Formats: sequence, C-alpha cells, structure tokens
Amino acid sequence: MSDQLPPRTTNDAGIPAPSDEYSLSVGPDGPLLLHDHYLIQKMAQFNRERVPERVVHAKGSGAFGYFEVTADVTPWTSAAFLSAVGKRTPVLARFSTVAGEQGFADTVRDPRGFALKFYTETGNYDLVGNNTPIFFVRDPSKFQDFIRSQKRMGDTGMRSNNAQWDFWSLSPEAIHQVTVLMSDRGTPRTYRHMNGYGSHTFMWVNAGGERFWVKYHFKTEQGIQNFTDAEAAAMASQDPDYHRRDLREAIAQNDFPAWRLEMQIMPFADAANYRFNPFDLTKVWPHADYPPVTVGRLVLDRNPANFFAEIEQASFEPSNMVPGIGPSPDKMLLGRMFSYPDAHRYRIGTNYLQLPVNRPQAPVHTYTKDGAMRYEHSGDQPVYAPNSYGGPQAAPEYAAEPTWSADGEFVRSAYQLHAEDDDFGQVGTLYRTTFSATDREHLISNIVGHMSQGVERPIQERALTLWRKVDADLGERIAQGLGLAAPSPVAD
Ligand code: HDE
Repeated sequence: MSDQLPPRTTNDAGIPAPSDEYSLSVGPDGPLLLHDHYLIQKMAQFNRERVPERVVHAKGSGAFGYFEVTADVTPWTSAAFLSAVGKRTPVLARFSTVAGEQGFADTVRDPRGFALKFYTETGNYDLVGNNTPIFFVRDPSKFQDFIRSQKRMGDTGMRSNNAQWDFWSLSPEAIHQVTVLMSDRGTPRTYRHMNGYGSHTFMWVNAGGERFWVKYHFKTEQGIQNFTDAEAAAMASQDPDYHRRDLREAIAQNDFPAWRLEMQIMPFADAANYRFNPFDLTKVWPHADYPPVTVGRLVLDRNPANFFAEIEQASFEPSNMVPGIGPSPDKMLLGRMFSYPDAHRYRIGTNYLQLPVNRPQAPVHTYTKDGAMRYEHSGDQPVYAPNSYGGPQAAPEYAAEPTWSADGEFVRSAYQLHAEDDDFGQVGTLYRTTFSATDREHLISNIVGHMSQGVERPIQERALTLWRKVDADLGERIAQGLGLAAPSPVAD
C-alpha cells in the first residue's frame, strides 16, 4: 500500500468530484437532481465501456517486448528493422484462442493466435499468425463459413461438434490443420510453451530488388509443453484465465518468455515448379527442402499497464508491411489484407491507428484527416496533394511494389495443382513421422472423444473416409473407437 496521499477524484473533465458515494438529492431523502452531472457521467460512461469484441480471437492476452536481429538477413530483405545484427525493435504481442467469446476459458482445444506488432522505424509491421503453420481452408471465400461451423449455431445458440465435423468432412483441405488441432498442440500448456508462425508465405525483397519467398517460425525457447485433453478440460473450469495469468505472472517475476525466429527462404524462381503449391496455406514446406535459418529473437518483458486500453484495443493487420517485405499470391493472405483494417474501423473507430498502443513510433505524414476521435493532426500542413506549400510528397524510391507476374485472366478456381499437391500426403507424413507414439495415441482419443459428442453417424462415416485417406492405421483405430464398421461407400 502506498503511504502517499491519493490524488483527488475528478470527473472526466478534470473537475474535482465532491463525493464518490452520494448522489445529489433534495435533502437526504428527497428526489435525485438531474443536474448531478457527475452521477450522469458515471452512469452514461458505464453503459459505454465495451467496444465490440473481436468476432474471432476474442479471448486473448498480450505483452510488450522487443525483437533483436541475430544474423545478417540483408541478402534477402532491405527491411530497415532487420538491417543489422543486434538491432532491436519494440514489439507488442497478443496471443488468443479463436472460436470462444471473451469469457471463454483459455485452455480449450483451439488454434492459438500469435499476433506481433513491430514498431519499426519505417512504420508498423504486423505479423498476425497462429501457433500452427497451416490453416483449415485455403480460400478466403470459405473462411466465414468455416468459422460459423465452429461457433454458436443460429437456432440453439450453442456450439455443435456435429456442425464442426459436417464442415470438416466436406472440406478435405482442412484435414491437415484438424489433425494439428486434435493433437496435443491444440491444448498448449501456456502461451509461453507454444511456437508461433506467420503461416502464410510472404515476400522479402533485398536492396537490389531481388525477391524471395519466406515463411516465419517463432520457436519457443521455453520448449513445447501441452496439456492432455483431460488436463485442459480440468483447467478450463479451475482457472478460465490460466494462460492470461501465467503470461502476466511470468513477466512480473522477470521470467521473460522468448522465441527464436527461424526463416525458411525459397528463391523466387523455385515457386513455379516446387512439388507443393508454396502459396497454399494448408501446406508446409518440408524443412528438408528449405532448412530454417535462425535470424532473430523475440523477448516479452513488459506487461500492459491497462488491459483494455492496450490489449483489447490493440489492432493488428497483415496489410501493415514495411518496405522490404511484401505479400504473396496466398489467397488467404490477400483476403486478410482487406479484412483486418475493416474490422478495426468497425470495432475501434476510424482513427484506431492514433490510439497509443496502435500508433506508429515512426513519424506519420499522412493526408487523411478528421473522423471521430481524431487526435493527431497535421496543423497547417496542406490537406491535399499535390500542393505548393511543403506538404508531404510520396517516396518514389519505394515505388517498386513487391509484385509477382500475375498472368492470365481473372478466374474463380482452385489453385493450380503442383506435382505432389493433395490434401492427405503432408498430414500422413505428420502422423507417421513427426508424431510420437504418444502423440498418435492422444490424437486418436481426442478425435474419438470429440466425434462421440453429438456427431451424427453419416457425418462420422464421411469424416472417417478422410481419416482413412490420411493413414489406414489411423482410420482403423478411429473406426474402432467409434464402433464403426468399414464405412459404407460415401461419394468423394
Ligand atoms: Fe484472422 N481475423 N482471418 N486469421 N486472425 C481476425 O480481426 C480473417 C486467419 C488471426 O490479436 C479478425 O481484429 C479472415 C488466418 C489472429 O487482435 C478478422 C481470414 C490466421 C487474429 C479476421 C482470417 C488468422 C485474427 C477478427 C481468412 C493465421 C487476432 C477481429 C482470409 C495465419 C489478432 C480482428 C489480435 C483476427 C479475419 C484467417 C489469425 C475478422 C478474413 C489464416 C491471430 O478481421
């Protein structure tokens, strides 16, 4: 407890408040007076304390820290914050679950968001990934439907395992990520004991204009630790804020979590003939093909001072890419580049990038103006370009947009298939070689457990045809767990 005198209470206009417990009334028992401005302000502000929660990734936690370059990456990118070994950039990280609302438990089975904001000298760089390198779908058109199959149903207002497996069993491209979700990676022990991935393929461009395709892997220095299904369920009721508490307490005790950044780097020309479509978000690049290179380190060493102001109002957008970094033909990434700023304008307001937590540490010389809650302004700078009065001028040295040859007419179609592109090869490899025997045991019991809760028989059978395509042994063991004979032939 502080021995200093506390500050005087004021209202939001800074006017001293005469009492924090009594409303203004006619005599002690008389009616309340409408001109009790402080009472009105307290009640009105209370009704307006919420901003809409994130439609996905609503429950999360975050912290501040820094990113430090530990190897020379200038052969691949001219990004200023990566320009020298030892260079440090302030960072904000936010970790989250996906499907649950803000009150959901931290330890439910779900992918985890792994969102980073680098406050770089050339503007904010946002890398908004997950704790898995892949995703359920590969086209943004399907994302909204996927999420709705995972969240609350329109009629019951409750989640449905049946809907989840109905969607998944009709979307073979999802089976890779479903396998990761149903493994113990779907129930990380804490945010500190999981990896983070950019997931998409991105472009790096070096000072000479040479382009490379890259993937980001943040490997936890704490080591991977997961809950079993039973441990995760138990913790969900014991402490719904377990991950939030763990992250905050670790940092408060100077036990700063850290991750090693490893990059996979593909020469630009390799993409066309690579055995997998390198832009398909349901696929990984086997490390044997493009061995990861350690290039940096992320450390989180400061807790937010105010959770709402700094974490609930934090905004991350994959479209925030700084010079030297660009997008790729990954349709999911391109879709996200529209969606996130749109979500922030709706959820936080048109000037969301002026909030301290979202504000760049780089100077801002923009021609946008006004809009609700405008705080930063450009004084007497002209509000139009071109102008003759010293207003900001565009930077032609950045005119070379990171691009790729987008030949062909505009079509709505699946990706071009590469030599080994199918939905089952990589996940079969994950099951047979990457997973240990214990991982396989847990995967099977997690799947059987989840599919045994309210999933209709025809959907179980349809899902089983996918598991059999992943691996015959896996399919057989799930069938036994569900008490299902060999499946009746279901149309592919
Ligand atoms: Fe998101 N996603 N997403 N997502 N996502 C949002 O933005 C969206 C996808 C991810 O801590 C939303 O501010 C679309 C992949 C994280 O604040 C929304 C598509 C990956 C976070 C949105 C995807 C992610 C979000 C919800 C398909 C991993 C939380 C509220 C094209 C690579 C960031 C918001 C934070 C949040 C849209 C798919 C990760 C609705 C359209 C793939 C970590 O804009």
